[in-house]
Amino acid sequence: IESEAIRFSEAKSHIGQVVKVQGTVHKIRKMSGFAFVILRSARDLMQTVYSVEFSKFDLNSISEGSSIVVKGLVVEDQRSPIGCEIQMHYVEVLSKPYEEMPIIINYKKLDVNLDTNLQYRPLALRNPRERAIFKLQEGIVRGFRDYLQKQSFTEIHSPKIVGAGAEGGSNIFTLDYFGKEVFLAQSPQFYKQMMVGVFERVFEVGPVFRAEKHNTSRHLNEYVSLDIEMGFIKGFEDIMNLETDLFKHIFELLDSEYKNELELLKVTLQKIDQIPSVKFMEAKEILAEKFERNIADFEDLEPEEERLLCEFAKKEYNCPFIFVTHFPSSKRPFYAMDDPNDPNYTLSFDLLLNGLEITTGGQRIHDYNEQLKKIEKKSLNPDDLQSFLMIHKHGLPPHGGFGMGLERLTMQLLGFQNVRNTSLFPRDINRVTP
Ligand code: AMO
Repeated sequence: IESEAIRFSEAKSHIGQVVKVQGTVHKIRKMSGFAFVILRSARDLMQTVYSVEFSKFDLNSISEGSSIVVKGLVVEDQRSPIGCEIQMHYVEVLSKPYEEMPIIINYKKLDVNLDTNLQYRPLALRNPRERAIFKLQEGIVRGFRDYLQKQSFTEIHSPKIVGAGAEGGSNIFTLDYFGKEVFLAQSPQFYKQMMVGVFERVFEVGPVFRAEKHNTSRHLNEYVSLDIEMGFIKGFEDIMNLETDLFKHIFELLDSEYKNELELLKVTLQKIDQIPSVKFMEAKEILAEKFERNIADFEDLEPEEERLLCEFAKKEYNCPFIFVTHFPSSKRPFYAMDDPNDPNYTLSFDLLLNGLEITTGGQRIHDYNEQLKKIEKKSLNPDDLQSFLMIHKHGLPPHGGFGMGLERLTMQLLGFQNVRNTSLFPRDINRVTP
């Protein structure tokens, strides 16, 4: 077979011609004297037809999972999603499976529980609907990158083996580094702030690590963090506006270039214009008044409260998102800037989507003395943070940024109940393979 294989999506423009296509045998439906052989390629499925009348090979030479090249005639077929099918003349088998699949991947929707799905993850992901999740995740990251590059942000790659934790709390992994105790980065926080002094606007897409001690449906021990940091801001509202625009861009990209995947997952993205915003204490009042909630925690939002606030945003503003601003200083890390009008609260925000926090962000302290004071107030040792403080000591513009969990965002956009569904190979307390 001499010519190059064409893409499934190009087949329709070759009706009446003999072409070559390649792919993996996704499903074989045998009838008497003929068979439907569904081929799977990177993004589509295509129907090819075997018949004793025109096929010059033995159907038994191929099985589900075989990688094959087909040479055959393209014929119109209105019922096919791509408008045509191929009559198989010859087949070249490039590789064949040795064992039957432990799970059935050629149903429309995988019919296994999450544990089984994750146990056989490399196979489960071959299911078109399952892989669509990660094609859309690619789209999200592409949109994030595109948008920020157009806004003059520079992409950076910060280290994941670090000498100090950035986010506080006990959820940090320690590591033996040639006899010295070091850590796995909880976030690129220090490094993105350092790079503001260099590039003014930076972003990073990379793994971060959190030693979460409990199995929950929204925590992973390793996740992909989408981070930005920008200098010369007038206030943390600049960051919220940028994030709103960023989402408009991501949604447009998904709508225009990921239609099939959105359809497979039956997801429609709601157009957003503005995202409503409430202060932390106002949010608590809304919860008490509109939802008759007994407020127990005045330092943070409880998961049920995140859910109710999104219900509020949906009802009052018809928006799936809501910003909550001015979180208490007691719960925010030492780099967060306090509100000069009320230092018990910070110039920071969370963004909630469809009932769950997907982003934390805010303005950071840029003044050296102020940063020192806050470090001491938090009972931390400035000596441990010398390399971070270097940037404040030598001058830093007013700046701020945000961090967003990619798996959480994907989960909330696509309507999954568990963050493991939207992590390619999730790491939780019990799982480090595959
Ligand atoms: P924070 O710790 O709130 O902030 O994390 C930011 C976002 O990361 C996601 N996230 C997680 N996703 C999955 N599993 C986890 N265990 C997990 N923990 C957090 C959430 C969360 O909103 N440096 C700051 C960000 C900043 O201010 O720029 C930070 O890391 O979506």
